[in-house]
Amino acid sequence: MANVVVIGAQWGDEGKGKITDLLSRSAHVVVRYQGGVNAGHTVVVQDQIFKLHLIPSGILYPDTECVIGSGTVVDPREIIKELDMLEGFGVSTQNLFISESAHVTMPYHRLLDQASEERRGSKKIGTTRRGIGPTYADKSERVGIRMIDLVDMDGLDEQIEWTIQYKNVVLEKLYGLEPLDPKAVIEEYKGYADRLRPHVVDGSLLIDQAIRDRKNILFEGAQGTLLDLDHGTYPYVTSSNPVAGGACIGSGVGPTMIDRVIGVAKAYTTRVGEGPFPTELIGGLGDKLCELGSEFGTTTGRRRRCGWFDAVIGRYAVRINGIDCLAITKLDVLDALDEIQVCTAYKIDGEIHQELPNSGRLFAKCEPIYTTLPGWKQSTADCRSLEDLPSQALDYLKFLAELMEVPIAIVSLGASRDQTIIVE
Ligand code: 2SA
Ligand code: MG
Repeated sequence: MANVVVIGAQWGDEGKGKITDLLSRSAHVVVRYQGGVNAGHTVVVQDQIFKLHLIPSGILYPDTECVIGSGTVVDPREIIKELDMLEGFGVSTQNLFISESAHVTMPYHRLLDQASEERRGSKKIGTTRRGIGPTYADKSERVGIRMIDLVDMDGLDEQIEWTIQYKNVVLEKLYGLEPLDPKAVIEEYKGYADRLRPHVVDGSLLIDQAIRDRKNILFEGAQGTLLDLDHGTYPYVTSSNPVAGGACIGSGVGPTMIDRVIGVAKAYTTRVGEGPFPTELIGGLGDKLCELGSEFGTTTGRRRRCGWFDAVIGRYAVRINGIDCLAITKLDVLDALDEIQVCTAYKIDGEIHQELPNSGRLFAKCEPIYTTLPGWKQSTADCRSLEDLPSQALDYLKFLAELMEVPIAIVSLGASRDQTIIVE
C-alpha cells in the first residue's frame, strides 16, 4: 500500500470515512492533515456506529497510530469528548498523537464564526459555526495559540491573557459582544491541557520515523477539493487545504514521500452550505436522493443539497490532486432510478466550457450539459464484484472513468465494511 493520500473529489461527504476505514487495515499510521471539528464521518463496525470529527477512524484498529497533523485546528473540548466516547466503548486511545504545531480553537473563535456569518447576511458561507475559519485566520495573522503553547505549563497563562486582550477588542468593538474573561479561559484550557498533554508530539518527526521504518502511511483528507481554500469554489470554501498537496504541508513531509492519491467521489453530488451547485436538483429527485442517501450533515445535521454527478468537477479534482484512481461511493442510492444524468460540460451565456471557471460569478451562471444513461432498477447492495453488477450500473461506472480518465479501484454499495467491490 505504501504512502497514500485519500481525498474528497467533490464538496465533502463523499464517503471518505468508509474508504479510509477500509484502507486503515493495511496502514500503520493514519494522518489527518487539515480541518478540525467541521469534519464528520460515520463508521459502522459490527452494528456499532462511531461518529468522529477530528480523530481518524484508524483509532478503531488497536495497532494503528493516528496523527492529527500540524495543518489541523484542534478544539480541545471537542476532541476530549471524542476521547471519552471512544474510551467509553473500550477503544484504546493511547495511539492518538496530536502535532505540537496544530492550532487550537479558542472560545472566541466560535463566537466570531457565528458573528461573522450573521454580519455577512445574504453573503453568508453556511459554515459549520465550529470556529474553523477564525482559528485559521488567527494562524495567518500570527496570533494563534498552538498545541505546544497549550501544554506549556510555564507559558500558557501569559499567552492566553495577551491573546484574549487582543481578541476582546474585536469582540467588543466590531461585533458588540461581551468581552471574555481571561482568567476563566485560562482555568478551562489548563484542564484541557492536562488531559491532552500525553498525546502531544512532534508529528512530522513521528511520521518521518514511520517512513524510515517502511511503515504504510495513510493521509486522510477532510472536506473535499471544491472546499479547498485555494482551489475550491471561493469564497464558499473552508479555510484549509483538503487537496492532496495539503497532505505534505499539513503533516510535515515532503512530496517525494507520497506514492499514491485516491480520489473519493459519490455516484452523484452533494453540497452542504451556501454557494453555486450547477447540477443541483431542487425538490422532486433532489429530495429523493437526499432521502435514499440519508444526506444529512454528520456534524450539524444540516440537510445536504443533492444533484447529478458532475464530471467537469471530477476532471478538475483529478488534475488538482493528481488522482491515480477513484473510489465511487453510494452507487446503491441510484438503484431505483429510471434514468441517470451526468454533467459532461457547462454552458455559460450560450458558450460551452469544458473547465471549471475560477470566477464565482461565472460559476453561478453555469448550466450543466447532460448525458442521460439508463438506470438499472435493481438492488446492488449485495454485489461483491463487478460481475455481480447489472450491466447498466457497470456502464455507468465505465462512463465516469472514461470522462475522468482514471480507473475506478473501489465501489461502495452501502455503509458497512463488506458492502464494497475492490476492483482487481
Ligand atoms: P467551515 O465550518 O468554515 O469549514 O465551513 C465552510 C464551508 O465548508 C463546508 N464544510 C463541509 N461540507 C461538507 N461536510 C463537512 N463536514 C460535515 C459533514 C458538515 C456538517 O460531514 O457532514 O455536518 O454540516 C463540512 N465541513 C465544512 C461548509 O458547509 C461551508 O460550506
Ligand atoms: Mg462528512
